[in-house]
Parts: sequence; structure tokens; C-alpha cells
Amino acid sequence: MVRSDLGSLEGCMEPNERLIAKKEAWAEAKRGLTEEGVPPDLRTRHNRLPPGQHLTKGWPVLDLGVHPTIPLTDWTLAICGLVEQKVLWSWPQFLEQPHVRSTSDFHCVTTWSTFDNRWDGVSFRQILSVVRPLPQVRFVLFSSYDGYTTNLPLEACAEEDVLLTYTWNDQPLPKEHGGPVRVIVPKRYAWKGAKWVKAITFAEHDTPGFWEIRGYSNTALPWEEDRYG
Ligand SMILES: Nc1nc2c(c(=O)[nH]1)N[C@H]1C(S)=C(S)[C@@H](COP(=O)(O)O)O[C@H]1N2
Ligand SMILES: [Mo]
Repeated sequence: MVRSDLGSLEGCMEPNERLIAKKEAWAEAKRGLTEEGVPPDLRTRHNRLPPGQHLTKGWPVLDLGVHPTIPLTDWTLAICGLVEQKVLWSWPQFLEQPHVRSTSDFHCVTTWSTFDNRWDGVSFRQILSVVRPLPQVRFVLFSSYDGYTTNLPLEACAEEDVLLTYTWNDQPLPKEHGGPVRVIVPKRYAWKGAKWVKAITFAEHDTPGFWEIRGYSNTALPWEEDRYG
């Protein structure tokens, strides 16, 4: 190769090579990193945190201050209202239902979020297949052992990540987080997930729940920062 050719090649190749080297170094630095290894501010840029939320360590406890004790021998779950097949499950009957495992993020209206929570439980879709809501059903009301209630449209409950869960990261769901069984609705703010769930009622009309009648949004969509009504 004559020197003048090399010179002209150098002139046009050099910037590309620098760019490639930079990308290679970036790829090397990021290799093997899961989302958990990415700093919170980068996650924000990756659009994993809804607006106004921050990532928190651990799992804060938020409720009305009462943590009901429900021995498994006394625990029941009633699924009623406008359905073809009402059920009242004991703990063994609940465990007989097909189970799923799901990983999701958790967004509390008080601005904290947690990522990659691993849950085991019975999917809401499984419940729908057992009780078969009547055609006029449009809303669902959840009631809990501490007197709490929360409401959702049927289609929000029918999302595949909505679960009645009894574990968190492979451990039994702690009592303070709603054990033995709570609801999680990852696409809504956390108050839409009833801890210590006791009854699920299918209805034609909407019944605002505990926080919904106290100024919280009825819809509770984290990505729209839809916090208060
Ligand atoms: N039964 C019951 N469920 C409840 C509540 C409650 O007070 N009672 N609080 C809600 C609110 S406001 C939030 S933010 C989440 C908090 O769940 P955590 O305590 O497991 O973080 O539970 C929701 N579910
Ligand atoms: Mo909350």
C-alpha cells in the first residue's frame, strides 16, 4: 500500500474506530449486568421508574396499622357477587388451585418503588376461569381481614400479572405484607392490592374502596402519575 493511500484511509477510518472502541469498552463494562446492577438514575433513563417515583431498598410496610392474625385453619376466601360459580375456599382448597410464578415491580403512591419482586400464587385469570363472572360484570371489589377495601375494573384484574400471592422472593409472605394471602396488581399503585384478602366480589357497578373515598385516584395508574382523584 502506498503511503498516500494509507493517509487518506486514516483520515476517514479513524473516527469510526474510536467510536467502535468506545462502544466495545461500554459493552465490556456492561457485560453480565442485569437491571439490578444498573444504578437507579440509569434505570430511570431506561424508563423503568414511573414519573415521580424513586427506587427504595427493602420493602416498606404501609397499611392502616392493624396486622390481623389469621390462623390458616380459620382462613377462608369468598369469591362472590355476579358469578356462575361462587366459591368459599379453605386454605387447602386454595392451594389446590393451579399456581403461577411471576416477577414484577411494585409502585407505592407515596413515591417508592421496588423492582423484580418474585411472587408465587394463584392468578386472577385462574379465578375468573373457576367462578365465571356473568356478562354484566364490570367491576371487582376486594375486602380484607382488617376492614380495608379497594376496587378495580374487571379488565384491570384480568391482566396476566395480577395474582393472589402467598410468597415474596421465595419466602412465605410476611404477615405485615398481607400474609397469608394478598393481591398484587403491578400495573396500578400498590393500594389497589389488598393485603389479607378475605373476599372478592364481582359487580355491575363500581364501589369506591377505602382510599378511593378518601381522595385517592379511582384508576391509580403509575405511568400517568395518576395519584389522587
Ligand atoms: N388490607 C389492606 N391492604 C392494603 C392496605 C391496608 O391498609 N390494608 N394498604 C394499601 C396500601 S396504601 C399500600 S401502599 C400497600 C402496601 O403494601 P406493603 O405494606 O406490603 O408495602 O398495601 C395496600 N393494601
Ligand atoms: Mo399506599
